[in-house]
Amino acid sequence: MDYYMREIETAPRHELDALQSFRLAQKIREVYEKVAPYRAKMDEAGVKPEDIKSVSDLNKLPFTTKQDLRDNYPYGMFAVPMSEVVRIHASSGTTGKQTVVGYTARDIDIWAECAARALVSVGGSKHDYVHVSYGYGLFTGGLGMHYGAEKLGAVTIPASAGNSLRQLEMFRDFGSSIVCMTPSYAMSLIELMREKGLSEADFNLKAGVFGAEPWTEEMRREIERGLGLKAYDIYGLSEIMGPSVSCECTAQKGMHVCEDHFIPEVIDPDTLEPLPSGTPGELAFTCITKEALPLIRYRTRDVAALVYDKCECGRTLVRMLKPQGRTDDMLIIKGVNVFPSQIEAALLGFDGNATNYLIVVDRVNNFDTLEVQIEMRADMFGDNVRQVEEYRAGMKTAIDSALGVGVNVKLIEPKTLARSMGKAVRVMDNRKLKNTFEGGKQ
Ligand code: DLL
Repeated sequence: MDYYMREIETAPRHELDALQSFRLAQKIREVYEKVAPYRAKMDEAGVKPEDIKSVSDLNKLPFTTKQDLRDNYPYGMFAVPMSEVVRIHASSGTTGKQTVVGYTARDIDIWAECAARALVSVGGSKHDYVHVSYGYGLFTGGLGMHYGAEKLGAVTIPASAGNSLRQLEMFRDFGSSIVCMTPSYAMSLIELMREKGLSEADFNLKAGVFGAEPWTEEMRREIERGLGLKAYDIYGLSEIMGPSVSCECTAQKGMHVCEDHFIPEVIDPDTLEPLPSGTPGELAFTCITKEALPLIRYRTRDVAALVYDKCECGRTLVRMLKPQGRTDDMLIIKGVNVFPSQIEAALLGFDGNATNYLIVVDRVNNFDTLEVQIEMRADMFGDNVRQVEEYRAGMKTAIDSALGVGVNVKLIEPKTLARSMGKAVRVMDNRKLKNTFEGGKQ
């Protein structure tokens, strides 16, 4: 069994606890001094930096949310001057105030180390050809895994997403052995392989790290069969770092969290009380080594359970089970984070009277589909067919460009959508991703 950092990855719990406690106390002193919004939050909660001596004091601290980042947009939560920041990324798919995150050179180095750890945990080494098909850009997927692969000393192939036939040619010609991409992109490559008469035997793939969106065990099996590799789950979020906050090992039974950098907690989203090990709840992370943007008790809105049992791979780092859903209304469509409010804003920006609509999300042949059904109004019927089609196409362009992901716009007859008695039901998510993970079991 190979590890990238054996001492940390297999450390006894009391040693990890001591390391986390030391780093936490130090980080809290630092954020209190350097980040005005944290000082204000802690003062309000009546907590002083010296009250935080160990991990067991964590629950004295206030939580941080995406709203805090929005309120302090773009750099107000940073703990270092901008001259120390060497990179920024931003959350995908949001309009207006997107979430901007920053990294110092040391943050980038630690991120690369976590990504290298992830690659080794799925059986990678410097002898691999790591093909990165996550998008490069403000999204953290591409550059995050890229730096990890280079740190490992592997041959790094910065393919980015898109140009799918070329991706397959590169798999074959460049000898790609480990791929990094969203599971839905893997499914679309498999479909293309079938169309082009290619099979997994044409490639030399052995493993893949798939993440950035929820996916099921059924998809895991399809991807493993279709690409002829072992498919592993990898998790992360830009606010905390990007990909590799946690990653599966070859046991494929949950993702080991890089606990020397992030302390995970599972809380009840209503009472905000910590939940016992093994119980699914909302994940929160505290960054204990991050310099530029050290978020404290950041509420991810992802629902998952943490398990501290011994893993057959020998790692002692806690495992998080596959996320089972979210506590907010964020949808992840083909890997892009989409809030229903963005769709509504685009819709109303195009036609202020288009107030009756329904967002329908589905997964057809393992591909996410997003359809916006808009009720036509009586006055549209007088118009000719061409005008109606122009309206539909204009609406589609408005929504597509707001989201960065293609939607199908369907105009439906007046008064066909159910009228609600209370809060309007605007989203129908038919993907049934949640059911697959019921009880947090894998
Ligand atoms: O998706 C970072 C990433 C890139 C992770 C590549 C893994 C691979 P964001 O765009 O900020 O960052 O989106 C973060 O995506 O809060 C989850 O809801 C969701 N997510 C990420 N990984 C998984 C996963 C990147 N393995 C949000 N399973 C998170 C389910 C995931 N959901």
